[in-house]
Amino acid sequence: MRSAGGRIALALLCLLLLPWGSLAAESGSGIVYEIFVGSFADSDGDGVGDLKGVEGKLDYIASLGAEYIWLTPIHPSPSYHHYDVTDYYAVAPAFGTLQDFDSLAAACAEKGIGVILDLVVNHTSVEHPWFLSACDDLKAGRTEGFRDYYLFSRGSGQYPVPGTEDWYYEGAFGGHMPDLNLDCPGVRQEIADVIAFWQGHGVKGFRLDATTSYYTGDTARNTEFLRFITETAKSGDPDCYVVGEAWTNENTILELYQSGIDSLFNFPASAAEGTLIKAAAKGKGAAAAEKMADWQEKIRAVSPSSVDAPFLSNHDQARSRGMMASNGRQMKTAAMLYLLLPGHPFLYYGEEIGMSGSGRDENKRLPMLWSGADETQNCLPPADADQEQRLTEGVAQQDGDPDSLLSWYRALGRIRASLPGWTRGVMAALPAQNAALCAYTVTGEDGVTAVLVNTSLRQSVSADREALGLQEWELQAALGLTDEALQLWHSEGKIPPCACVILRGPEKTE
Ligand SMILES: [Ca+2]
Repeated sequence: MRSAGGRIALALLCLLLLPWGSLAAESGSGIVYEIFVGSFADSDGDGVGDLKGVEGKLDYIASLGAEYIWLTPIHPSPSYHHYDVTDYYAVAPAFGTLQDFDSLAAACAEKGIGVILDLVVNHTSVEHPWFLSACDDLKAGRTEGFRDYYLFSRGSGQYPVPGTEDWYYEGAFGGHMPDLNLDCPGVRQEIADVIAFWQGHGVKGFRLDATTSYYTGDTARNTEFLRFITETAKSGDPDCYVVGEAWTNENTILELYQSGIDSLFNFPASAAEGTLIKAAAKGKGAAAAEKMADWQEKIRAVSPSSVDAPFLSNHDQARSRGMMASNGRQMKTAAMLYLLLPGHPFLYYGEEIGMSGSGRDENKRLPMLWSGADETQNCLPPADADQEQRLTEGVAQQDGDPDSLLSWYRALGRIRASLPGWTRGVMAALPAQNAALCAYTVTGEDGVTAVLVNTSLRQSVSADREALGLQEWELQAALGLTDEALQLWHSEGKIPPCACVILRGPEKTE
């Protein structure tokens, strides 16, 4: 395979000194793959992604080393994004049936992939039968029934209740999404029932939507409610993974960690102004190691069982590609920076091939580009999208190319899956030797590992292994090094631009 000079592309890409084995679950990579269901994979030719479509792509998802998939809401809804639910116990007809879901969950389990559902309980759809009944109860002057499920007020309020003179309801995200009254015992019981129902159908985790809006502006009550959901989910399945969306500042997120929730998305590190992309775009690897390790220490201090959930961008944010000016090296660097962190890194579908999308939300959710040449393989875009996909090389085009972004992500997934105990490992930044060098250790159940990422786009960096205390450590994996570069690593501690090495610490002798 390899030429003497080490210039065959395949040899340049990835060196992994552990057996690869099965990529996904057994190894527990921690990587979560986010799927916007309607735009991912279409099994029946109607142009809308569906559950059977996802099932058909599990080998692809496993090839990225994912341990979980997070499905954006799959329930019936009047909206294309399904974040206003009309029935929490059903699957939207466009996405398939409950049977399709069971089939997907079983196929995932076989591959060691867990399914995470989006739990949207800040609000329902204005068309949800609970809301329709609540309005009827209100009009009939009944105090029992569903009236207490929502936040009605008389005389003034956000949105008028149709058919009444002076009743209003609250809806933080608009009139089509009436806020649930989360203090109502009936509502809490419904939420517990929904969680148990889906756990009964094989769901292994929940992503909680809009947690800062549960009680808008009241972090203490939001924390209490997160605790309720987390405890409810874990009483049904102690291994259930719960991650919350709190798109807010660090202090608020830290306070919410008091709930005992597994993870809250690391929004402050995401997107153009976040630590990760800034480090990739500006070669500030040392600062990123400090910042990410500091954050992990902070959340662990609040809640020892918590793990970070870093990501570059999600379905509500512009695609990370655009934040890095479509620069391939920056995108590969950003991937190294977050996919090798302890915790659960969240990978938004299509990021691994470099998809574009910004502006209105629909553009951030464009069809997965399975093929840039054969459009019949791809879903149709959301109706109101006003951007075309800028990426021309889809999965089919990148699949066999060892230099492609997809191959890079897969190599990172393999490395990640080869690091047992990584998800819950403890991160510590190594002393900065060079502004571009992101260097840290991760101490897990079975030892300590060091990660060295060169975030410079053009310059090699030299790691002083003696000063870092790494001289006895063995190379475990490397990415982005030619055979020649590998020799320079061994002789001089040199790491080329856009590359990383992973070292295994000596076994403890005590
Ligand atoms: Ca379909």
